[in-house]
Amino acid sequence: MLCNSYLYFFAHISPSHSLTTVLPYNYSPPSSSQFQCPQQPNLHLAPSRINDGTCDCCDGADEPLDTCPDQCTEILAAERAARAKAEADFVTGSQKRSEEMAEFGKMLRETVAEIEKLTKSELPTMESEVGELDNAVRDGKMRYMTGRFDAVKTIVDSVADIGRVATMEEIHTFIVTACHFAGELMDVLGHDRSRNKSTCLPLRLAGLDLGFIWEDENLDKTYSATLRRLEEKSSILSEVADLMIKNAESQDGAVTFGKDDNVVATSSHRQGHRNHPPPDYGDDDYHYHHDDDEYPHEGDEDEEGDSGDAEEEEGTNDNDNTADVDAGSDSSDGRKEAVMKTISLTRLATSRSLFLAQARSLKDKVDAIIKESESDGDEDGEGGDNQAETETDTEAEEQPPAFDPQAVQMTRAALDRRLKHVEKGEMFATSATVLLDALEQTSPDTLKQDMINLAVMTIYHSQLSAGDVADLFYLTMMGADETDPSASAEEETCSSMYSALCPPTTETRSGVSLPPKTLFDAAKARCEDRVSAAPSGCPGDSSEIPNSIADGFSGYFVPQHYAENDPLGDLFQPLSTVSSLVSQVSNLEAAKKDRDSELSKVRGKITDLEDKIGGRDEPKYGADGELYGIRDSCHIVESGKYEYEVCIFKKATQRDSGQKGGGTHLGNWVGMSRDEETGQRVMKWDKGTKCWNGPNRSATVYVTCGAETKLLTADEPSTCEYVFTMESHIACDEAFKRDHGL
Ligand code: MAN
Repeated sequence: MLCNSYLYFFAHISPSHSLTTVLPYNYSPPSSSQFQCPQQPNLHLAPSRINDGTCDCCDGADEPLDTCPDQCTEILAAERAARAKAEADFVTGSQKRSEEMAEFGKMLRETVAEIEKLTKSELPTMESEVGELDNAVRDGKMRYMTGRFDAVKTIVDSVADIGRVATMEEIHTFIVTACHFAGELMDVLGHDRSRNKSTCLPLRLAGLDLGFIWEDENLDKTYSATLRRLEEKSSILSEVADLMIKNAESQDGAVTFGKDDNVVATSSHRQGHRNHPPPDYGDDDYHYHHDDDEYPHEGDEDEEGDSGDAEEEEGTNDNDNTADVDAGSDSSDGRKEAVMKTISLTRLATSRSLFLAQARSLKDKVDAIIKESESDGDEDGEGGDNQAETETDTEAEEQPPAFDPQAVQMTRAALDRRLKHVEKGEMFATSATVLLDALEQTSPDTLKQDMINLAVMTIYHSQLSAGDVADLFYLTMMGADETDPSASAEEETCSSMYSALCPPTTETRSGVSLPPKTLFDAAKARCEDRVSAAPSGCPGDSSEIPNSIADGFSGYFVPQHYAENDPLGDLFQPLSTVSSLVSQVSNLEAAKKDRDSELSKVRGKITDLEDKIGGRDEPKYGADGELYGIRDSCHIVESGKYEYEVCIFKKATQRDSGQKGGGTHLGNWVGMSRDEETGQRVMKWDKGTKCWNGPNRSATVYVTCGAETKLLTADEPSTCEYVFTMESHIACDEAFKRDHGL
């Protein structure tokens, strides 16, 4: 009868509310027909076992009252001990949990506030500052470019009269000759030895000033180039501005422009430069290598490209003068010939050709002497042939050695240097011809004006002294009809070109007097210096070897760099005024760079702070941040022959007991979730080492409340699937308390 009251327990008990023992994680509730012993949550009895005379429940609840003795004390001792532990653990664990969560909460609030401050105020301010600086840099560049274009226009306008009366042919020759001079000067200065061996830099730079970019210049194969014209508003303009500013900023800032363009666009800015002292040309050592200039120097980035090209073109170079290398080379050879012919006919080239012939012949003589003296030395050294010695002695007596061997070597070196200058000049002139052809092929209406502009700006970039520019002017614009260059080439008078140019003449063409006064004065001064300095007679005629090669040897005077107060400075004055813009832009760029780096520091700081709170989107530390306290901690348990280690946010490992480090990878941290049914915390690791004939290893940790965090058990219920139990204070929450009736 009494036992009937217990029948009400049939399946009506809500285990979570009535159980007084700690529920194991594998607790399973009774089915609807089963009877559950009140004090033994996992003991579920079939109806047949009720009132069957056997005491199944420890308190005898399955039998009529007073039928069974209460044996729960003994039977449930372990369970009660577990409960006592659970109670104690909960007190300690929940305290720890609360403290950690409070700490996390504080950290979270502070960090979020910091992030907010950075993202809502500091970051936008900095971003807008960077944006403003960016615009200012862009504006500065555009102002600079516009300023340059205006300055160039002013300069060019100031010589418009000459441009008007000059013929296209004269302007063409003027530019080619200017490049010739410029090439020689660059070689004199010791610049541009390794890069841009042949391109006429001043002309290219003049092109940039005017919005022209030459591409694909190829003097080895095709003797051709193509020209690109820039529109003022195009984005390329800012590229050109960058280039020019970069070059203006750095003394050796040689940079290339465009993929196929082999210009090393330096030396774009002469402004301000005229205030610097010019290189000092000593009489004996004109070969001054000064670094205070804007021309490119040896080395750096272009080298690679150059050598690459050289390799590529090796075959062609070898065959330059002989065989056709490819199908297209017939016309290339034709072009080459035409270009070379144009070059050789310039009056400058004619004048230089005399020097070249004399210098080469003298060099041969010097070489022969050096060889002879070497072989004499050899014979002396051997000392075996008396006859020879006697002969030599006799010779020496008859003709005492007229040559100081050291002086001879120096003479040879000086000749070599000068020959190289002229060769470089010829290369530049060749390049100029090719570049101008490309311009002429575009045949725009403005061709003549373009050529005039280029001529003026090539002078600017060539860095030639007014005296050399005067020579250039006289050689190309004055009295060209009077001299037949081919005739004079054959004359071989060995007199310098100044015998033809001096004294300087003037001429009036359509009301315009030529040359402009500045150049006339420069020419006069030069004539005074040079017409008498030029030696008379051909040095090659004499058997004497000069002890030194003076400037003016065979009529060749080395071109000179402009001097501090160069008379042409006034002409180019407008470009000086835009030079201040360069430093403005540089300062703005530097400020922007600084601000940019500060900005990225702040961005980095924000990322760090977000990491600290466990990421912006996913709550890495769990909803309440309960993993924060045990972040990156590792826990070890031994089971059988293995030791297992699980690391929060990292990986799980299986290794042989006693093994130090290494082991089998059981998986990487996935996360912690709550079991939907039991509410228990479940940590997961997956994608471990593949199991032979099975899945990739994985690990699961079931967490229950404990005073401290530790692994309790390890199991492998299914091959390569590892299951662990863990106690941790992180699970000592209100749900645990409620579920366990604490
Ligand atoms: C190793 C261990 C075991 C696993 C087998 C599967 O011996 O990782 O836990 O069951 O490999 O081959």
